[in-house]
Amino acid sequence: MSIKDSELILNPDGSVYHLNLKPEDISDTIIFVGDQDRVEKITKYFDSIEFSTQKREFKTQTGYYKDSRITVISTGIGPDNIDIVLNELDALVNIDLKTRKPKEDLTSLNIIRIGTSGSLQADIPVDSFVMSSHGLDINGMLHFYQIDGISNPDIEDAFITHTSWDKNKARPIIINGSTYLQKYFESDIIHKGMTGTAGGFYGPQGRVLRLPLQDASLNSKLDNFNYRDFRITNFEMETSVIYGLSKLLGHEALSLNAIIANRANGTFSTDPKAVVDSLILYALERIINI
Ligand code: R1P
Repeated sequence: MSIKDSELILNPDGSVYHLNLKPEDISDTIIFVGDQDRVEKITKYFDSIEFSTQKREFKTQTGYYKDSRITVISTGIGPDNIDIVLNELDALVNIDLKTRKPKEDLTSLNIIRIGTSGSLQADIPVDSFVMSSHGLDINGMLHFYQIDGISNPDIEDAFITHTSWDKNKARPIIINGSTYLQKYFESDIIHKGMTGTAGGFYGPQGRVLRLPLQDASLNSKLDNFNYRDFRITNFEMETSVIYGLSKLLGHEALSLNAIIANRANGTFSTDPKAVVDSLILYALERIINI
C-alpha cells in the first residue's frame, strides 16, 4: 500500500513538505540545532557547502568538514518541530518518494544535536558541556506513538513517585541516547547525565513570571532526583523526542548541550556565543571519526 498524498505531503518539485529537501540533499550524518542562525555558525567551518535551503524555521546546509559530508538543520524550538523534522528526514532515506512505499533496506542516520541548555546542578556550571545519556520526557508528544519497549519504566516509576507526578500530566518517559555515538564524544571535559525535555520554556520549566505553577517545587524535585546513579543534569526542549523518535525509526541520536544558564544558582553565561562555538568545534572534531 502506498502512503497517501495527504499523509506524506510532497512539494511540486518532489521535496518533503516542511523541510523542502530531496533525498540527495542530505548526508547520513546530521547535526540538529535549534536556532536557524546557528546553522552558518557551524558551516562557516566547512571546507565547502554544496546545498542550502530554508523554509520557515527549517534551514538546511550540506557540505564537507574535512573529509566528512555533514548536513546541518535547524529545528526551531520544541518537541512539536522535532516530530516534523525526524519524520520528514526519515521519509527522505527510508521511503521511496516515487512509489510512496517504505524501502526494504533501511538507512540509519547519525543525528547529533548541538543545543543550548540550563543546568539544574550547582556542580555543572555555565560555560560547560553536557552529553545527554538519557532524555527525560515531560512533554508527552511521544505518547502518540507506540513506545512500549523503548523506555525505562523502572526509572520512570521512581521519578513519578519522587515528584508526586500529577495524573493530569502525561506520564514521563525516559529514553537512552545512542551508546554507539556516545563513545565518540566522551572526554574529561564533557559532563554526562539525564536531560529533561519540557514542552515549554516558562511554566513547563518552572519559570514564574505572572502565572502560578501546578507544582512550584518541581525543579527542586528534579535537582535532587537520584536513582541508581541517575540524576537530571539539565533542561531543554528537544532531546527526549529526538531520542524517542530516533529509536522508533532506527536512527542513532546523541544530544550535546552548551550550558548557558545555571538554574541551581541563578547564573547566566557572560558569553553564551563562546560556549556554543567551543561545543561546535568539539563536536565537529569528533563527528569526523564516526
Ligand atoms: C529555548 O530558548 C530554546 O533553546 C534551547 C531549548 O531547547 C529551546 O529550543 O535550545 P536551542 O538553543 O538548541 O534552540
